[in-house]
Amino acid sequence: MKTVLTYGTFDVLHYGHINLLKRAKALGDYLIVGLSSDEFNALKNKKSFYSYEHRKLILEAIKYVDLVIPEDTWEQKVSDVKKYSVDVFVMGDDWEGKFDFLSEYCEVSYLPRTPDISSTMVRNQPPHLISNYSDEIS
Ligand code: C2G
Repeated sequence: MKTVLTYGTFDVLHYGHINLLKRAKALGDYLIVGLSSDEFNALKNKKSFYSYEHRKLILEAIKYVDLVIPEDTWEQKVSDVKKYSVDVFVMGDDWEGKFDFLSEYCEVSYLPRTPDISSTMVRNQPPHLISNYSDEIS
């Protein structure tokens, strides 16, 4: 079994997140998501709309996701990679290079970020603008 690991806040889920999770799962057989806790979000200067419990509930309903674990610190990645015998670590390429130190333990892959969508955009734009927006970019 080939295990893939990724991390994130995954707040106000959108198709950019789904694209990432779908491609991450395609790199192996079992996808683990390290979901940022509310406390860790504060360290990332992020305030999520949904609580950790609600973000976890949503992620666990996604067919690409096999296990959700809490992400509480920047430092836990090496121990997580060892604990879960991770073969591939995946992040969107907005993190390019930031986690190359993990290549000592597993493959490290940065996938192209889906353009023009973010949780902040979804939270701030009135719905009708979103539909026009997607019309423009499709
Ligand atoms: N992502 C993407 N395309 C988008 C938005 C996000 O591919 N339009 C990817 C990000 O690159 C990341 C994942 O989706 O790999 C989750 O994004 P966030 O929830 O914003 O996570 P982030 O705040 O980047 O936290 O230790 C790592 C951090 O916890 C990552």
